[in-house]
Amino acid sequence: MFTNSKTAYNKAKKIIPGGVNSPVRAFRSVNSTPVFFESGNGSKMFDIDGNKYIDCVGSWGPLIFGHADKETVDSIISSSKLGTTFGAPTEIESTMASKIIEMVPSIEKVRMVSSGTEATMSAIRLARGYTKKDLIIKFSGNYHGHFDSFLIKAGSGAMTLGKPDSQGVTENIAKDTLVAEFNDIESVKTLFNKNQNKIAAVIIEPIAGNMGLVIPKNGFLKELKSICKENNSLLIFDEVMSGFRVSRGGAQELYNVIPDITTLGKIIGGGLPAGAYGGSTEIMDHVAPDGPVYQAGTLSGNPLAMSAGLSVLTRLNDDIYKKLENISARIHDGISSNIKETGVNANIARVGSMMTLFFSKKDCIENFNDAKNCDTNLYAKYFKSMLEMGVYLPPSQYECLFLSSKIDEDDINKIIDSNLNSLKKII
Ligand code: HOZ
Repeated sequence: MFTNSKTAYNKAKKIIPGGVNSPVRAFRSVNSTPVFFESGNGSKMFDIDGNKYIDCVGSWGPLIFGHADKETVDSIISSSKLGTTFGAPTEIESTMASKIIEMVPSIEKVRMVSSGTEATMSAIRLARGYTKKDLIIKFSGNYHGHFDSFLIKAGSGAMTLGKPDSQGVTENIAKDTLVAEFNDIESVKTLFNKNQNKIAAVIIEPIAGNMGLVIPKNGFLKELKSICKENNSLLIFDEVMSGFRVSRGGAQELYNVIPDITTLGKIIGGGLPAGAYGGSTEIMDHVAPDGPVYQAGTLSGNPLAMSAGLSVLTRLNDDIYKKLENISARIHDGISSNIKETGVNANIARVGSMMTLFFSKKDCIENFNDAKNCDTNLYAKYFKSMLEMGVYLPPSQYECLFLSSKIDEDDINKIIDSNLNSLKKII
């Protein structure tokens, strides 16, 4: 056992790159060093130093019912007793597929994978195979996992690394990714005009969550859909974060825009590694072994992940979304009045239980440029102050809060009070 986070981190740094298994966790963009966790329960997380935090990150989205949720844990235990993996079909994979098809409007057939990155990289391969075109359009500040084609003007950890374009991505791969501006339909039209009949797909986080939370402007997603249709290109919604989070059917249900392919992750595995991509039967029949687009995975559709995911998906009803909305709206309102009271240059963006407090002079963050101009030093101070007060936030300005249904009255009050005290302290 390590005695505290500092010694655990020093040890980890010697044997794991940067001491972490995903860069954002290293706390570098908040000029700090990571906290190491021991356990979680409901809305709380406990570190190895003996501190307790209200968790506002929820493992970046999956934990809609909080930590160590009893039904999820029970489902994992009973499934594991039957064997942990078979590398062969199990019936629970069809139960999961049926559930996803019932919940997500665009999906008639679905393939399970093990992460969101796998889902998005498979989705663009499918789009290219289906349309027989090579180019894809992504949006600056959108992050679709760490596959080469997406690490171009990417959000999340790539945004705070100092070099958004990762080394190791070849020019040949990069040239097949075109970049448009989020919320700017003209930038999309220009790319289509310049590259006629070459664009396989447009991939977008319909609610951008990896440059902080950026809300699509009214009509933006609908126009995107029309442009794709006119040009025989596919529209891919990356709903790894928004799927099952902002409504049962994700952003596509909320904004009533049906993409051709949807990618899913996070909540779908109930906290275990799982992802998925799906669409119409016609498109999905291009995936091997029925079609020529190859994609495979030893642990795809893993029974533990399917059980955990199903234990969550089957409980996502109207009451849960009302509860999440109520919790999130209270926190949103509280923080908004704190911003007014303190006069700090900040604004808060929210869709359901996803939100970001931006330290910016602008009233509203609409795109990558706006996001990049935020005061990340002030965010770092804010983050540290909140952490000291027992509230765990994303360790970067360019991420979202994902609130759980386990956040109670006391938690809400503590989050709002800590926010006020932190804002007063840092300005
Ligand atoms: N923005 C990431 C979630 N989509 C943060 C998690 C990570 O990279 O570890």
